[in-house]
Amino acid sequence: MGGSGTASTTTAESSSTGAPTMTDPSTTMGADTSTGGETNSETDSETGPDLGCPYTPVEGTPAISFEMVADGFREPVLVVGDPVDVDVLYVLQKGGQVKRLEAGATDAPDENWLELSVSSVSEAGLLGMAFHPDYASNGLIYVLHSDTSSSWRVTEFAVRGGTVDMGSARDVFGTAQPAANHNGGMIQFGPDDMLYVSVGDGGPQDDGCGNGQNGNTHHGSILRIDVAADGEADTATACGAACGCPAVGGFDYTVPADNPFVGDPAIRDEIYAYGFRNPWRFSFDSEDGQLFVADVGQGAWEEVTVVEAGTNHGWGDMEGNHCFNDGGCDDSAMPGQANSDGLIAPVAEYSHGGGGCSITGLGSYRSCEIPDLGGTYFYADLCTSQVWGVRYDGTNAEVTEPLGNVPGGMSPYGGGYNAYGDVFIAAASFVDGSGAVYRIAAGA
Ligand SMILES: [Ca+2]
Ligand SMILES: [Ca+2]
Repeated sequence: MGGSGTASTTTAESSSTGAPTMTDPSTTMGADTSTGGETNSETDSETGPDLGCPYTPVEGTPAISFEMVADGFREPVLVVGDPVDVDVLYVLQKGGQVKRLEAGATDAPDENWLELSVSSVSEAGLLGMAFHPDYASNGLIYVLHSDTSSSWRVTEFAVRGGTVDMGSARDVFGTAQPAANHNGGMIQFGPDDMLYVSVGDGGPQDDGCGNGQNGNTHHGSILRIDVAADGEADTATACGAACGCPAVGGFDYTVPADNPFVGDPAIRDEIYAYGFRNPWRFSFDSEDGQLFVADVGQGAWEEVTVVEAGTNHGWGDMEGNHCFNDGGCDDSAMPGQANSDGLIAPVAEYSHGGGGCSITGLGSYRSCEIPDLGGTYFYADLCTSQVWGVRYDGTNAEVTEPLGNVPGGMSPYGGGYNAYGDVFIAAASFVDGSGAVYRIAAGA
């Protein structure tokens, strides 16, 4: 680790920027089990199962530990709790497998709960998964996977009797990429029951396709769609006029009428927010709905930003709260606020000066174990394995001191969440890809 972005080379993912841009999962619990229909950011978690607290609550803000949950994984990139069997975790492996980890299990099972044939070149692979808000009744799941090194799909499957029905596959969304890196790769249902999809700038570096600030492409954006078909065919945009990758069609989702750019011909109707480089992981706070995005920077700055409907987060004019490329920008905005160009400043950032190389968003914490950490978004650096948290109240951003390093010499590829509001780390060794899942817990 350590190094300046060259560390990860031995395994899968290094980006051509010199910074391995991999992973991080983080969705929080988001909305889950609400009963459908438009809900607001407050409604969700009350309709879920009655969970109780499986931990002994700790008052105040104790030291944090990284509790080993299970090992024996290969390049895990995301952990998602089962919304019904709430003590069951699903662990995504970059190479295309989903492992179902039963309650109390400490080793990855040999069998796969779901296996997809994916390209895992560079940053491509099996990258995201989410349960439908009505999963308890309709059994639907969504998986984001690279079908080739330069395209990915979000596919819906029905789970019947605990088993994924492969014949039920329906592609809901997908896009082509100029390069195998900067896919984005996170999907999560928001508290409004809409599916949010992060789409990177498509790579390979320097936003060469100009996608970050181009509202006429889905790249470089967080999208918001209703997964329900409305009978009108939909097509994902091409990656940019200069970049040669085509529009991809054959989908049928519904564009929510209240999306922020509906009616604005300059910006695609699916876009919820834009100006991202590689929003590998994002997370909804399960109580207040706050949406944190960890956006991977290029050579200098990594950032966490808070997203609202219609916000522009600056890439490729800015990297974090710093001017990118031509040096012309306004870097004077306070955390979370818009600058004079309307670009939103991050709520947390760190430079590569300390050996960092690529941010991995982990998740929004609402565990009953440490109530005082509620609302904290955890994130980590892929190269140094350092973990931090940040909270934002709309005015002030509060970043924790460094909370320690992912154990075992492993690197944080991704994060994750369950119905309890726990935050997980999906970590792997750069050397051989061996991986483990840790839970952010109160220190001993
Ligand atoms: Ca449609
Ligand atoms: Ca529009």
